[in-house]
Amino acid sequence: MPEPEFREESVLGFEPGPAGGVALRLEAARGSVALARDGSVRLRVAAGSLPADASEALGFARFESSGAEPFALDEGGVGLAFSGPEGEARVEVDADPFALRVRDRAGNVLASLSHLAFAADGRARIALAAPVGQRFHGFGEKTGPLDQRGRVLRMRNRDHPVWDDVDPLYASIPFFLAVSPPTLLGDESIATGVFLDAHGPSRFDVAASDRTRVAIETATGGIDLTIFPGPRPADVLRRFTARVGRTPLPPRWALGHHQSRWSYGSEADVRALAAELRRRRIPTDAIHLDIDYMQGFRVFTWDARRFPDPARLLRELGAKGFRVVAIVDPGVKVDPTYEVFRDGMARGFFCRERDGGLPSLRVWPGDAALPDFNRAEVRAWWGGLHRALVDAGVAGVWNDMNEPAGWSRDVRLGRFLLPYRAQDLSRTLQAPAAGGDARVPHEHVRNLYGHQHSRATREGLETARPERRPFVLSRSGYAGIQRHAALWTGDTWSTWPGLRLSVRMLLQLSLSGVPFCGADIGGFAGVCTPELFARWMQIGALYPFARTHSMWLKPRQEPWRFGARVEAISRAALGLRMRLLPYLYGLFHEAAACGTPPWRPLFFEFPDDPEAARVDDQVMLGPSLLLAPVLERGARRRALYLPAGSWISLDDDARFAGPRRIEVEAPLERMPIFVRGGAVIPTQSAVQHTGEAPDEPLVLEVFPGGDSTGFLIEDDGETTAHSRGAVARTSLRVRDRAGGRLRLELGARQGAFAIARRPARVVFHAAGSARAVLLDALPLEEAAGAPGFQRRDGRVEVRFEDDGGARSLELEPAP
Ligand code: MIG
Repeated sequence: MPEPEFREESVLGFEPGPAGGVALRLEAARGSVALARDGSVRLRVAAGSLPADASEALGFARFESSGAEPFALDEGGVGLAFSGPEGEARVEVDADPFALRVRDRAGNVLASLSHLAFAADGRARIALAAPVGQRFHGFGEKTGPLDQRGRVLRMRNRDHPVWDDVDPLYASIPFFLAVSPPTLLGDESIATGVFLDAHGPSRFDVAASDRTRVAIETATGGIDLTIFPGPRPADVLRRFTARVGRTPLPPRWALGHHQSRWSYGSEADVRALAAELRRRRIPTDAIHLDIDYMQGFRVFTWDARRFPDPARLLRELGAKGFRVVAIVDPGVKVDPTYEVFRDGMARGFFCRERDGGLPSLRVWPGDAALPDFNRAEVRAWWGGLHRALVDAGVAGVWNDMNEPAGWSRDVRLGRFLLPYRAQDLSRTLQAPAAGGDARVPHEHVRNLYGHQHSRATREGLETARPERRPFVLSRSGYAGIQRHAALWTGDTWSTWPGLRLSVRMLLQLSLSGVPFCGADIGGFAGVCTPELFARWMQIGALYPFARTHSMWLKPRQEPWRFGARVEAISRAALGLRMRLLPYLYGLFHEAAACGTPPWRPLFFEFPDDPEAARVDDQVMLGPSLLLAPVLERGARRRALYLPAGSWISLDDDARFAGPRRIEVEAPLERMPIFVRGGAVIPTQSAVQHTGEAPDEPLVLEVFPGGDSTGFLIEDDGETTAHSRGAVARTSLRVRDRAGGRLRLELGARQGAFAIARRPARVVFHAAGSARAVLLDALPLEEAAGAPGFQRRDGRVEVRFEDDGGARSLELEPAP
């Protein structure tokens, strides 16, 4: 039963919608139901009248109605049905009480909505049926288990340190996957996406108070809910990200290791860091400048004493293969002598209180004004301010504090400032709604602030350097943030639970449309121990976004601060990332094209395996690599689950047959990684940064025990020419035939990105006692040169020259 102040709704009348679909006349509300060509179904309801659709102003793709005409159902309901190449669905809407069901072709109910109700204070509610056994994943930046059933989650962007159970956090992505296990709806599991497009606070009671339903509540704006059919998680994400946006291909350097600290606070400090990283051969592509590079925390300035000649510094760093990422917070120092503030005031670009004044907000620079990023002209202005940074050589921008965060009071200790009391901007601050001029309370659009901030940043970088792919990192965000920025999980702790939590949080973000995500390697706050750092670096080096960062006043957190052994472990872990770069880069191409994240929970790849569904401490990096990070202090063995198929241990080629639980050795030097049988992993030799030419640019590692089809995707790594076809695609097929004959087929290279002739090496892992190797059906000689093959440690390595032509390689086992 809804609480007394909520009134449940029923439909008084249906009318055909303006562009297909149905308009709903309810007792105290208006609504619409529409069905898109991809089979997604959108329900909008609001008290009084339906507001204009703000989602395009937010940068989302249009919801393309299929134009399906409503038909009458028994007992006064209406239906919609559509089937096309991109998707299909059937929708049934009951009038009294209101209910809505989405079905697939087989008639399975994918989503069942009911209990639509409004309260006089503007809140709205709706319930989604939660059949027994259904799991709920995603919800953006969330702590807790991978399956959020039984939890109550809030969406309201907030600056709060991260530990188990904290909610909400910096970013709000009101999207989740409802996954029915096999047997619930058929032989196969079915994943369905649910997206609540609510810019203000919302709340999800995930079958906690009532096990039979997910109760969804918004504070303002009614209900705008879209159901995305699957049936696989990847299908859901493809449809969801087609709507809210995908991560454009990042520049390749952004996939390298980033070294950060609050702060590398002077030119000398940064130079010493860069020299040490190279001297110790710790692969790194980027150095981050935290808030102390600025003059008195004024954004878009440099402290003239500590950074006297930024352009020269950045040139020097560039010559060593380092890019620089500079932090830019939204808060602009209130200082009439400061150009950015003066200009923003003159143009009326800052958020205002109801009475017209600036809100009282303290941030690092002292009193600060907040740009009103919901207005396109404010975003354009802000974006334009980045030109100076870009001209100085800054390669990427880091957006922090954009929940937005700040204080009502603070305490200053000399140069240092301690936040004393958080500022709650909810009461009086005003902002325009997305796409409109109507002023609404900040609270109604609060969750968009960081999203719009990063959007402005990206657009500014794009304008300043149209040929370059921007890199933006954001702390806050909303659904679709991935279009504008990578996301990191904010202020984590250097503890073992903090490390464990990072794995689950990044899996949830990955399932929420955010493929380019990471947590601070080593943890942000607290003191990291050598062992924890080693374990953190092993998995962190394979985070989609790999940045080491640490808090002001805590011990420095570069790999060599933890002793020679941990330094060597870090070097090896980051070296592995560099070796895997061709594979990783392909995964980011896939994310850009389809919304499929590089980091996947096991169930993503093995959706019908009930055991895989329970695993939340292992990660699939793409389709082929299973990572089993060591997350326990003192652990030197790792128990893990291998789903069905053949698995080969990456470092010693030991073979296992799944499904099976196993336990393997995990000395401090080793994080267990398994490769799926039949995979081919494109690698290169390790480099110090992604701009360095690898000794061996193309090494294809082939693993027996299955078949696969994939691609090697290459481009210039830096410019936007890839979007105009300057990409090289090589198809890769592995066939493991009866009797152990293993075959790798390289297709002829396609696409307009030219690659010079180059040496190539194919490594057949766990090759046993291969008798002969055929290259393009001709027997190869056992020789060190190219073409030729060699046996080494149970592997067979074939060298040949890659000229872009089709090739086949075949391994013949001994009889
Ligand atoms: O109030 O810029 O999460 O990564 O180092 C703290 C200083 C502000 C919070 C970020 C953290 C960053 C820090 N910032």
